[in-house]
Amino acid sequence: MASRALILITVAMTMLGTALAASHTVGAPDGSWDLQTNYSQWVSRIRFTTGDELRFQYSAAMHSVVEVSKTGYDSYNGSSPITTFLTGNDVVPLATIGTRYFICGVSRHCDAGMKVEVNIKSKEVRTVQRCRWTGNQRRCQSETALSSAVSTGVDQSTVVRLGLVVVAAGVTLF
Ligand SMILES: [Cu+2]
Repeated sequence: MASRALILITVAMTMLGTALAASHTVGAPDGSWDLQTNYSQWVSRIRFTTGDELRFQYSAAMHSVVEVSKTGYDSYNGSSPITTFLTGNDVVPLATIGTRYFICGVSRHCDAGMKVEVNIKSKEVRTVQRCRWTGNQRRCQSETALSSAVSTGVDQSTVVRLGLVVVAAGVTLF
C-alpha cells in the first residue's frame, strides 16, 4: 500500500517536471523557420522561461540560424555571429533570463522577415495569492516567491494547486 502511494507521487512529479520545461519549435504549429512565418506574432503567444529550449526545424539547403546581438538583429547583419547553426534541426537551450536574437544567415532572408526576438523570463518567480474568509469578508494576501532549485518550483506548484482547491471549497461553503 505504501509503495503504491509512492509510485503515484513519483508519476505526478514527473508530469509536473515535463510541464515546467518546454520545447518551442520556432513558428509551430502554423509555420516553421521559413520566409512565410510572422515571428513577432508567434512569440506573442508564448511565455519563454529559463530551462525551456528553442528548436529550429528547416531545410538546411535553404536556411540557417545565426544568433546575433541586438545591433546585428536591428541592422539585419549576421557578420558577427554569437553562434551559427546549420543542421536544419537545431536546439537552443534557454538557460538564462534576457533577450536573445536569431536571424537567418542566408542573404536577404533576414530583411524578408526571418528574424525572431525571444524574451526569456524566470520561471522561479511566482506570485501566490492566499485568501481567507472571515464571515462574508474575503481577505487576500499576495506573496512573491523566488527560488533557484527546480525541486522547490515543483513544491510551489503543488502549494498553488492545493490553494486553489481550498478556495474552491470555500466558495462552495459560503
Ligand atoms: Cu533563410
